[in-house]
Amino acid sequence: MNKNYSALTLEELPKRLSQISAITDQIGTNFSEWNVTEVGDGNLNLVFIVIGSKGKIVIKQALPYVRVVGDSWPLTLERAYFEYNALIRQEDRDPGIVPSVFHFDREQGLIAMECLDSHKILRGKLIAGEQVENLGDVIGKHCARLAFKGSDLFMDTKDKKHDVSLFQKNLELMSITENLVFTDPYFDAKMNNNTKGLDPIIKIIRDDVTMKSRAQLMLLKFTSNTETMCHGDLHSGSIMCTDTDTKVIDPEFAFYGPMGFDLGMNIANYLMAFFSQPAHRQNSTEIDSFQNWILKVIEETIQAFIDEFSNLWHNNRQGILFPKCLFEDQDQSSQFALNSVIKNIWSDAVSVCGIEMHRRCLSLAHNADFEQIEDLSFRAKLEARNLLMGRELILNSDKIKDASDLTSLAIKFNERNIL
Ligand code: SR1
Ligand code: MG
Repeated sequence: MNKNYSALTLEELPKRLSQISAITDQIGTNFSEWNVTEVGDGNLNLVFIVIGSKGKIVIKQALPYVRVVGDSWPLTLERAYFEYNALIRQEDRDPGIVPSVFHFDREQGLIAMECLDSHKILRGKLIAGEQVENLGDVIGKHCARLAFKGSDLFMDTKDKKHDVSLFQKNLELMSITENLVFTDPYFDAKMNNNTKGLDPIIKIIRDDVTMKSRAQLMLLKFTSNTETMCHGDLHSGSIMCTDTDTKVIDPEFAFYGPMGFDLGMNIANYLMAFFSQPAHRQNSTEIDSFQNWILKVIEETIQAFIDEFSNLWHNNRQGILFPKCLFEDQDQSSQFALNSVIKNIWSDAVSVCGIEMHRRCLSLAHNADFEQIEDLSFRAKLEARNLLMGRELILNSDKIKDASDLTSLAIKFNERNIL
């Protein structure tokens, strides 16, 4: 760790940041009157909201360890550097989707950014049963823009290779994903925990050698297929919304990997919101109505992804991959190539989706959708549906052909009485 690094405290923050004009330009210079609160509820970092006479700002600072575990698990401050680099690329590739960045300090692992104070974390809204207009459209398009514009379909290949080598150094955070997401759910790993009563389901999953092999084949792609820059952690805690506006935050896990990774992780978190609804709504009418809305969001996300990716393919394909000189310039259609690329992305997304559905119930860092269910036997029943659907997705990632196949499967598992 850098010897000049020091974690901010509520008391010290105003004085320490008062000389940074990029910050005082936003909130004013009267730092003795700044109102500071710490609002970080994620697994890793400090997050402060600072309110001054002119406005508000968010200060996010990396801690030299994993916050949710403590200083027994040291973690590089450099994650803020990768987050900053990801944020500026996301802004370029999908303008307006991320909070504006005002200031970055690599030594302090600190990013000062736009305060989205009228936005709430999407996970909380899904638990509360609050709908978000255009959610599927915004996130589907975002995943497509990120996938396409960070790939050799669009980027100058020298720039792309330079970027790949930069983000390959985000190795400590990639290592967290490699272990916690892809591997720990499938054996008795030290940091795992699970809801009481799930043992028979966990046995089915851990006994399934074919499924575990397929999950590891997806890990092989995670480590080797540097197709595009992924957000790397696009769960519903990394999305902030009002009832009509959607933003994406927290790309510190950014890496160059498979184009379907973000889409798959995003859908998995919607499916977990879907399966957990019976514990959060009052009656079956409310449950059905909100579950149907979630399935609609999933279908809209996938459709928006395909439409936007296809649009970019036809109008902005300028990289070394599938060049126009091989297709359109010879009066030939590139539709077969496009369909094949989308098919691969989709199959990877389905596989990642199943794996994410497993890790959030079996490994470290569960999601609140299930964790907030106090009745443990009810929680186990709902998690069991989620876990067994995840297994089906991993086993059949190349057979589930479209969004409607996926949502039909969700309806089927939601009706099963498993435990
Ligand atoms: C130790 S970090 C655990 C999880 O929190 C982050 O949000 C990522 O999802 C990571 O896997
Ligand atoms: Mg995060």
